[in-house]
Amino acid sequence: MKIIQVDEHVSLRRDPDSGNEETQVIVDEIIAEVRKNGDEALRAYTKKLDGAALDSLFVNEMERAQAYKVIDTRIVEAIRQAIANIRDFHERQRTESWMTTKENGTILGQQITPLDAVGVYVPGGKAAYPSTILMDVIPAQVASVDRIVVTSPPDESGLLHPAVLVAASELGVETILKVGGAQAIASLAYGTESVTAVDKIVGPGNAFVALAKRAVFGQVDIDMIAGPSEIVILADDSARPDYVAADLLSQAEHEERATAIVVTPSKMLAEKVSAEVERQLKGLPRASIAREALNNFGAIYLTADLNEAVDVVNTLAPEHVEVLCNEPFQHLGKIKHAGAIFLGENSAESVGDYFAGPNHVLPTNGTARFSSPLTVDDFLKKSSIIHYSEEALSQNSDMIASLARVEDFEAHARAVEIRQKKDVRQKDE
Ligand code: HSO
Ligand code: ZN
Repeated sequence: MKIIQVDEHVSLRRDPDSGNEETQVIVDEIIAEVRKNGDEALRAYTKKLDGAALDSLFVNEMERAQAYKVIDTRIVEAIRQAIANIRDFHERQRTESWMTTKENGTILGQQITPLDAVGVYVPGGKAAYPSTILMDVIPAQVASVDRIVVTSPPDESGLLHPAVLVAASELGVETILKVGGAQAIASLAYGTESVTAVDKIVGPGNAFVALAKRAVFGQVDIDMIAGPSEIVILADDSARPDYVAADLLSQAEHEERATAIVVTPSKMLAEKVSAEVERQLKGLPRASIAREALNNFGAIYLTADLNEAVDVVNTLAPEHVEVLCNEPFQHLGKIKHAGAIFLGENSAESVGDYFAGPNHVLPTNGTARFSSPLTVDDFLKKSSIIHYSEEALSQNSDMIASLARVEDFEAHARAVEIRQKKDVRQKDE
């Protein structure tokens, strides 16, 4: 891996729009076609793009039962434990509606309501991640979303990945649609004869899915447009080079565009990590993907000291930070921008990717500067509550009317004043 003396130009930001023009044209066409021809368009695209001729667009009980036959019971056990951990963590994010009252009879508050219906996109093929269904569905369930639809592209025989089916079944998801790509996003946003439209679409996907989500935003809400996965490891010379290398590779194996970076003041550690990465790469099934990622977006940044290393982490604002330093908690308060912070040598990113409980849907591409992991809040919305008593209104009507008249809204002013003249008006009648 490249060992680079750090400078102020470090950045993880990449232009998410570059090279997407042609894909956008295709995506727009698919969305228009699904809006026009509904189920017929879904079937035609699934035949053309996934090679599957579907009878029903939805997974049936037999397919679910079949999936359990091919998935090892130990994997089912692990899925159950992961569900319990993730549910437990997200339960703590619950927030309550509230109201406040004043002596003059004013009542103000905030009412929290779950979204009625959510669609969860699950990539198919090589990128079929049952862990992602857990991370997307559980916060929606904790928020009490009434209707959750999972959708994923089928293989050529019209079946979904069995691990995806088991994960969805363990979560109690009733509706699983066998459609992928932009056509799935269009059907969830606008509805078809057999797909009822949802209010929000979450979940990762390829460029077609990402552009389709962006195109339907406004018609429905979306979670985010996720970029390639990133890890930044903050390490001092107490860190074990073999752990650092293993964690870099766990990120690099995701895809050729993944980012894996070490930031350290220790030249000795940098050199050992670089050699260790080469050694571990040799035994990896996805070595060629990981190697390409490390060549393109991997680096070991050398800093003057640990404080400068923390500054670099904040400038990068990565999706994941691992703190592999002596006394890792001492650095926690200084890390301002990161999707998830893993502290100490036993907290490999994989622990969080699959199991610990916090969500693995995290801000990428430097967006941790202003956004957060997926939470229960993403499936809730708030309504304001306002009640004024007669006393409260008469105390404040002059001020309200004067504010209205500053904006030249005479009717607004009168809507308040008419209530002050109530007795007069009743007498006139
Ligand atoms: N590292 C990914 C999550 C994931 N890893 C899913 C394995 N499966 C983004 O946080
Ligand atoms: Zn991962």
